[in-house]
Amino acid sequence: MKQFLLVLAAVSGAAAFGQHLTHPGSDLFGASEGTEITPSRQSLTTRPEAILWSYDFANGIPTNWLHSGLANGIVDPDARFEYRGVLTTPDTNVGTRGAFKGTLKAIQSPTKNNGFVIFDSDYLDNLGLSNNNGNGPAPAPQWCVLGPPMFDFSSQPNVQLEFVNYYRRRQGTANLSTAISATWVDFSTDGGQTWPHSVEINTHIGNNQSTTRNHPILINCSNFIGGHDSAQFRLRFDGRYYFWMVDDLQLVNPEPHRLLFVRKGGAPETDILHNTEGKYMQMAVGREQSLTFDANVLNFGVQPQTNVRLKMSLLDPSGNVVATRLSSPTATLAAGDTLDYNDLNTYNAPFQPQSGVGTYKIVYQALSDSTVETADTLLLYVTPQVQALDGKVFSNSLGTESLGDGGGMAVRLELTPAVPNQAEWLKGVEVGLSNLTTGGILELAVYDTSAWGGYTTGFDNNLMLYYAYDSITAADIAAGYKWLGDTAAGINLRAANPSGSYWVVVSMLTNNGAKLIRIKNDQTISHVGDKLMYNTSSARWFTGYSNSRTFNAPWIRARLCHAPNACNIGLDENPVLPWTLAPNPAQSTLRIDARLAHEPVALTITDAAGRALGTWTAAPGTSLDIPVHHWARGMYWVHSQDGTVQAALLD
Ligand SMILES: [Ca+2]
Ligand SMILES: [Ca+2]
Repeated sequence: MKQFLLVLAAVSGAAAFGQHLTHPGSDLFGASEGTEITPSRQSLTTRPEAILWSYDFANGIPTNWLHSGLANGIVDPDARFEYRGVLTTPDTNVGTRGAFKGTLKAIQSPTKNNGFVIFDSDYLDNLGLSNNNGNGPAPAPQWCVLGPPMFDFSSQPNVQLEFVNYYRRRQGTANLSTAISATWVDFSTDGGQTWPHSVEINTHIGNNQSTTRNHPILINCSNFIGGHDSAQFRLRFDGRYYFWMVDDLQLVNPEPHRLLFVRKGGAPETDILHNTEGKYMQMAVGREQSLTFDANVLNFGVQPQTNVRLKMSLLDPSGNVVATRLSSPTATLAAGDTLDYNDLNTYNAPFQPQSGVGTYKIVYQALSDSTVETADTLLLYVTPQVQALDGKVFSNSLGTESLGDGGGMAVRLELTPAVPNQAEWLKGVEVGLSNLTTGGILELAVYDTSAWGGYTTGFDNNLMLYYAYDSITAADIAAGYKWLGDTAAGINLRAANPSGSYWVVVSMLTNNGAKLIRIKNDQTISHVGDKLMYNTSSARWFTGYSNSRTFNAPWIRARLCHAPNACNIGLDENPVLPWTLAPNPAQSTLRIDARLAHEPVALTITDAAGRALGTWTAAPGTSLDIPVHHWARGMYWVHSQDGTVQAALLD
C-alpha cells in the first residue's frame, strides 16, 4: 500500500504543475458545435436614469468616429468593422461570411434588428472561400480600432462601459497566441493621443469557442476615464479569426452596490471541490462525494461592501433546499477589489448529496449587507451506476483532427466502495460521440494509477487491467455514444483494492486517417488532475490546452457496480460471492476460500495479459491453498466457471 500511495502522490504532484505540461494549443480550425459558453450571470445595468451615453447602431458607423486598421501589419482600408443594417447587403440577419462560418448566426443583442457591427476576421482573410487563407481583402492578423469621439467626464467620477458582444475566438495580438483574446477595449484621457489603459475581454472562452450570442461586457472604467474632460474609449480587434460582433454600447453610472463573480489568477469564477482527485459531476449512488466550494467575487459597484461572504445552497431532486453553507465573512470589500477563493470558500464544511438518485442543484451566491449576486445554477447528477467527470453539458468536441490517429484521452476513476472492502466492478464505459464522427475504432484500457510512468512514458501495458475495443457504427454515431464493455468482451474488472484509483483510457483509431472521431467535452466546471490527453504528433500526454477548456471533462463515463451480475438496475447489489481470495495482495500462497460454496469451485488463473497459468478446483465448504511464491509480482485474474472474475495481486 505504501508504494501505491507514493505513486498516487506523484501523479497528483504532476497535475498540480499542469501549467508547465499543457499543450501549447490546438492548431485546429474547429467546426462549430455544442453549446455556447456562458460565464457566471452578468446582466447589463437597466436603470435608465444612469445612462450617460448610448449608441445602438441604428444609423450605421458615424463618420466622426475613430475607425482605422492594419492587415498583416500594413495600413489597409479594408481592415474595418462592417456595418450590418436594415438596408445593407448583407443585412442584420447575417453574421460572419468567412470560410469557417458554418451555421453561425448574427448577434442576438437587444437592438440587433436595427443594426450592429462586425469585425469579420475570417472573411477579411479568406473572402469566404475555403483554402483561400491569406488571400482575402485584409489578410490576418488584423488590427482595427473603432470608437466614438471623446467625452467630457470632468463631473463624472464613476463611469462604466457596457455593450453586448458575440465573439468566436482563435488567436490574439500580432504574436498570435491562442492564450490571448483578439478582443480589447482601450481607454484614453487625452482625446485619443495615447491609450494607457487596456482591458482584454472574452477571456472566459478558449480557442475555437464562441461566447453566447448576447454576451454582455461590463467594464468599470472609473479609474481610467472618470473625472477626465478628454475621455475616450475604443474597441480593438487585435489578432486572427474568427469574428467579433458588437451592439448596444452605453456609458452609465455604475450601480452603488454590485458584486460580480470573476476569474482571478487563472482560478475560475466558481469552483467545486470533491474529496477525491476526480471531480465527478455524475456520481453513482452509494459513491456520493463530499463537496466543498469556492469563488472569486469583485466589488463592481461604487460603494464599499460590508460583511461579504459566499453562500452555497444544495437542492435535492424535489427542489428542496437540503443544505446551505456560508464562508467566513470579510468585514469590508472596497470598490474595485476582489475576494478570492482563499476568502470565499466552504472548505471547513463539506456537504454531500444524500437523497438518492436524481438531479441536484447547486446555487452559488455572493452576499453583502447591501446586495446579493447569484451565479448560474450548477447541476449534479446522482445516477444508478454511472460515474463521470462531465455534467452532461456538450460544450465542444475534440478528437483525431487535433490529437491524431491513435490519439487518446484518459479520465481518473476512483472506486470508492459503497461498503468498505466490498469489491467494485467496472461493467464498461460509455464514450460520448459528436455527430461529426464518421467511424473508426475505439479502444478501452484500464490501468491502476501505478501504471502511469509520466507524460512521455504513459501507461505500462504490462499493468493493464481491462481491455476492450470495438468499431464505431452508424448506429453509435446516431445514438451519440459508443459502449465499450460487457457486450464487447464479457470481462469485468474487479478492483483488487476497492479504495484504489484507476485510469480509464480511450484511444481513437481512424484507419490511417480515413475516419474522424470526435469525443464530446464539457467545459462547465474546471477539471485539473483527473484527465489526460495523448497527442500523437507530440508523442506524449498532456493535461489539456493552455488557458482553455477545449479538453476539460470528456464524456467518458464508467458504469460501476458491486458484482458482475449486479450491473443491471433493480438487481440485488450485494450478492454473496461463493468464493473469495485471501490474502490479497498475496505473497507466497493464494488461498481460495470456498467455505460458503455449495458446489465445487473450478478456477482458471490468468496473468494480466490473459495467458492461462493453470486450473484448480476447490471442494465446497473448504479452502484451497495455491503456492504462488515462484510467480512474478503483479496482477492476475481468477476466473470461476460461473463467469465470476476476481483480481489477485501478488506482492
Ligand atoms: Ca443595434
Ligand atoms: Ca486590402
